[in-house]
Amino acid sequence: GRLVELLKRAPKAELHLHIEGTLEPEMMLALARRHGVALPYADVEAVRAAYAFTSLQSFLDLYYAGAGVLRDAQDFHDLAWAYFQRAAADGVVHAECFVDPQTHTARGIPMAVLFEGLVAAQRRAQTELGLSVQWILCVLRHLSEDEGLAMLEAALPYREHFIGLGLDSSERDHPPRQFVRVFERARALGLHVVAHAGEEGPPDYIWQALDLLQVQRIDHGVQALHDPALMQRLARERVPLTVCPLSNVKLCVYPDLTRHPLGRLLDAGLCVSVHSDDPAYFGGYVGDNLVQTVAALGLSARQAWRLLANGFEAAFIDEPTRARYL
Ligand code: ES4
Ligand code: ZN
Repeated sequence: GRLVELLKRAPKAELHLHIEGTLEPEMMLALARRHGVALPYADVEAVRAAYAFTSLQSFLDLYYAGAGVLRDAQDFHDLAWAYFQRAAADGVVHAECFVDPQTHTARGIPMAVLFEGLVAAQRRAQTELGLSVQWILCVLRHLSEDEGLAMLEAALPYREHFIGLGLDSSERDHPPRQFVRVFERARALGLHVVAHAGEEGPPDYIWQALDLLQVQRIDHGVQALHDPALMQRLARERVPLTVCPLSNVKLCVYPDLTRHPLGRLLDAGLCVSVHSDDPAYFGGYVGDNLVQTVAALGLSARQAWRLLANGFEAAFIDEPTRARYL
């Protein structure tokens, strides 16, 4: 209906998007062929058939294997540029994108190659699409804090090309408190700081991200619902939660969208917004996430508008720019 058409066209801020998670099966196969990389899939259908996840870890295993086809600066450019074109068509006007440098440097891809490709695509997005893009480097939490610190130091020659530090990968048994020093270093460098917390992990990991890492936003954060004191704090401080409903369903956090707590988080006064996480793997970009979730939960036009406005409230942009969108 009318609301769906409005939502599709509405200007959006994408704040929770892993660039490696925009690798569509077609490009995965094309890059594998280009570089002579062996993949266990014969065709696009076989790749898609493998996307039947049972948990975050079952997804990450495939996701890191898929990223193995990314080899040179052209690949990183092509990946990001394809995403930016999709995003612009989806109404995205501002994107804060995650990249996982350790996934690539561990395979012998130099940091310079990564930035060369990603920054070229970022420049094109601004000039050809009017899309503003900012990069947030994520520390892989299944690796050690020292490895995270080494990643941040190796990225410092490219400091002007990223705005923040994040924390992602396997949440279970990798609590935020293990990464205090790398987040301290990031804050001292003037970087914005965010962390995945409360996706599958307990509310205590959200407390740790806030109190020990001193993050400015929580990625996912849906498990906060099980902790009333935490809900009150998030509401009072308007700590943004970047929520990804299709991701949560694909990774079996909820059985289907009608069971997603987005409406309850919104009703509790939290600054929640809707994003896409790894859209090539989870079956939808930000517009799909919004439209399908609003429909499944029967959210009102006013609530839908709130979700969009919260995205711009949560974005790392200057106040005049924010005022233009709000
Ligand atoms: C991720 Cl869905 C999700 N959770 C944690 N880390 C990630 N990296 C890429 N997608
Ligand atoms: Zn994520």
